[in-house]
Amino acid sequence: MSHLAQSDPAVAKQIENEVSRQRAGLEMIASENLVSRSVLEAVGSPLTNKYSEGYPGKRYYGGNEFIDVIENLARDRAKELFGAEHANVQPHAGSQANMAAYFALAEPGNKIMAMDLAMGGHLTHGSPVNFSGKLFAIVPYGVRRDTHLIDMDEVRETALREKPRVILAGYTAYSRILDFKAFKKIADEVGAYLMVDMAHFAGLVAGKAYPSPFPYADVVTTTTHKTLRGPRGAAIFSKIEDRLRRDNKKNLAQKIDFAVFPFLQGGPLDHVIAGKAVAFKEALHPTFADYAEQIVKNAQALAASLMNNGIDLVSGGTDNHLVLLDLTKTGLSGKEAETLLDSVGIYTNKNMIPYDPRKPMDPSGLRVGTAALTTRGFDEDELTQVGEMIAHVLHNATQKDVLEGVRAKVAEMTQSHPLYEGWTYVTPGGE
Ligand code: DSN
Repeated sequence: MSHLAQSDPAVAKQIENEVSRQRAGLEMIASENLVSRSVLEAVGSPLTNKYSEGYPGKRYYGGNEFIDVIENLARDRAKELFGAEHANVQPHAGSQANMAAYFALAEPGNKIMAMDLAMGGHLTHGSPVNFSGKLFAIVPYGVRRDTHLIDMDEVRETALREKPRVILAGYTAYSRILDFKAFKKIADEVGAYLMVDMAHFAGLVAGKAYPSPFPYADVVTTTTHKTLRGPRGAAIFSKIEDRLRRDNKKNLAQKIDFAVFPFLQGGPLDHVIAGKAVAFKEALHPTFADYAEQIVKNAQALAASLMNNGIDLVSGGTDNHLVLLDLTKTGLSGKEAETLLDSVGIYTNKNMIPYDPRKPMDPSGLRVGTAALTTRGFDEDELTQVGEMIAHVLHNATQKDVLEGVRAKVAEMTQSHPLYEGWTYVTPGGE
């Protein structure tokens, strides 16, 4: 029996329940993934005991000789993976990474131009309920009503009119390619920094299945746990030189590091940084490119299957790992669809669609992604079947036999793609 099962069976039992849920369900939340056993070991290690405020070679605590090696491994691997000049692997989460990047590039009250949350952006891209919307003057952009695509002419006109300090490209619910070159041209024209939040598509960039923002962006932020398949956390990348030379005392890399520590965070999570180092090594392996390519192929198979089965998609398809369903014609709300799919073991999340007439807690859309299923080894044929299953559920919401049939099919599919085999905290029959 594990230490935890003996000392705290109440927590151990719920961890085991959660592992069972992950094993038995189709994980299709576009921002989630399933990490390797090696990443789990690093994150569950005694590195959690250490204080390491500062950076390798410049710490405020003793005893950091091994932690320094690990953080340097994480930084070097991250730079190699993306061809970046500078990497900071300490941000605890995507929100902190974005906040630190904003404060490295701008002053409170400065204009930041970013994609509206309701159009596919993120809370930290300027939502009025988030620090970003409270501390900075947000200039939002969205997508066209007819194509659901970002209109770069409109982005340019808005930028010329508003002269933002920072232009941010990035999304949580946009299924198409971003034109980083065009964003950079506009940033140059108006004297703005270009920041890219690649949290959703970082793994696709790493695997060369999506264009890289690195040739163009001054700063790139990411979480490490989505398509990149690392532990829950984040990183910031930047050029070393400050292209706009707004402050001659520090270069851009120094400004990013200062904004993370001491400005925003205290002690880094060394166990998580070790997990990031492990994940970056995994992503550097040539097979990761096959993984990234398969994520996109799977998303495209899923999109085609949903459309063939009468489900409307925002923008009519996908170029990345996610698909955004417009449920209007099904008569279900996003919340109803999420709950219904939960009941058959398909995990998704309700999401706003562009120009949504409904509210965020019960919007008209549903977001699904293929990163986690691809990790489990699902292929295009299986994602075609999953699309049929989702459509079947959405079209037959009240038919118990349909739901039962899909639940059985989910069980069959997940059993043929085992997850974390042998993992247990609680002995069989133990409570
Ligand atoms: N909450 C994440 C997502 O689901 O897209 C973004 O941080």
